[in-house]
Amino acid sequence: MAHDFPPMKNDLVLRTAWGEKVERAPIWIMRQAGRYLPEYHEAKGNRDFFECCRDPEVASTLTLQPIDRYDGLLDASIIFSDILVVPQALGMTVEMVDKKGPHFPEPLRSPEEEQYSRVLNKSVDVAAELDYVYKAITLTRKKLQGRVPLIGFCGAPWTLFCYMVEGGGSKFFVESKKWIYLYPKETKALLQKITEVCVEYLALQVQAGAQMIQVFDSWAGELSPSTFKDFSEPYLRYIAEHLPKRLAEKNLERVPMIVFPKGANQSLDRVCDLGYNVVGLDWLVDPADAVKVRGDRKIVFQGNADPGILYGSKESLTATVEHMVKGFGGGKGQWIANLGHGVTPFVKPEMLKFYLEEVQRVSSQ
Ligand code: 1CP
Repeated sequence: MAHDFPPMKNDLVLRTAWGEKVERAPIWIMRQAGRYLPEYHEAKGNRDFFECCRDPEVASTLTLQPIDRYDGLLDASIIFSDILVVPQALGMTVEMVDKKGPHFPEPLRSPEEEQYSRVLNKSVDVAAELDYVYKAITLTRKKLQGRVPLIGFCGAPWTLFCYMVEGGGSKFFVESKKWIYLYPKETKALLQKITEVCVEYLALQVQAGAQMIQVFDSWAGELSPSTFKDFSEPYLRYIAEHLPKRLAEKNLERVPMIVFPKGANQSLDRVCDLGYNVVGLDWLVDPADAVKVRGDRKIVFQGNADPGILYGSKESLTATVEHMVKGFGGGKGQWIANLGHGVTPFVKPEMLKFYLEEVQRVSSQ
């Protein structure tokens, strides 16, 4: 099922991700669609969050909002969805509670529970369960008219596992830690199950029209270097190895792959060898230090200004951009600009615009 999409007018982010020399740094922003935009609240109305994700028309409208608002300033779009659609496909109930975030009424609390075996042994029809995401991707590709590439994504197995056992966001990760230290074998079996669903899910997103994919390991920083090695890395590596294989089986071309292991800077050297084209960095690592760790490997970095600069002055924002561009070696390749994490609520859309303009200006010099 090959689609006939409009030709690309801007492929800067794809060329950069493949390691080509470019004219300036491409830029996109994690969570560029969402709560800080007044038009998001307007379009969402009082619909439930997951209802928006499941309606391809609404999801594509929300995806396009930042592209329209910042016309010519963003070099990529990211499909409006959430990482928690994968636990839903695995048979778990996930609700989005207004102003609180995700909530699982029945989290996985021990391997003895019936639910554990049910999730582990579920034969997941990834095409059918997440059909609405592929439909949203195909529709968005058409609506984008080739203006910028469309990124597909999933949560990293470790991060999804945390949500599935904690039942939502967490401060101390009590349940996740209980699992890895009390039931390491059962934890790994579940991580492998999640991983296999993620590979198929990403392949189907590419088949539907996603031109690049990102794996969000938002809770990587909760692990020590050695537990990151045991409970996150193998599964991230499995995705990087098996997605291209799965695409080849489907006669689809490879797409660049981004991994964002937030907070795992102590493992950066190893992350550069996981098989991804692009490594996302948070703001706790200095660009020049990351470049040193990378050495002569072909990896492209993505990031990484503190999202908090958007609450500050224009002068401090410009200084941060200048420091970042210099640290990443200028804007002529091996760097995709972003923030070090998603844009936060209450940011003034005008400040984000200034960030995009400054990155474009400074990185083209
Ligand atoms: O209206 C609302 O209040 C919903 C807010 C919202 C939005 C706009 C949530 C709830 N998810 C999203 C969209 C979303 N989530 C996108 C697509 C939009 C875009 O990037 O422009 C993406 C890529 C995500 C991914 C996501 N969801 C991550 C990984 C990225 C990250 O920020 O670390 C995570 C951890 C989630 C879980 C999640 N979903 C929503 C919230 C509030 C959270 C985090 C809750 C927590 O702190 O645990």
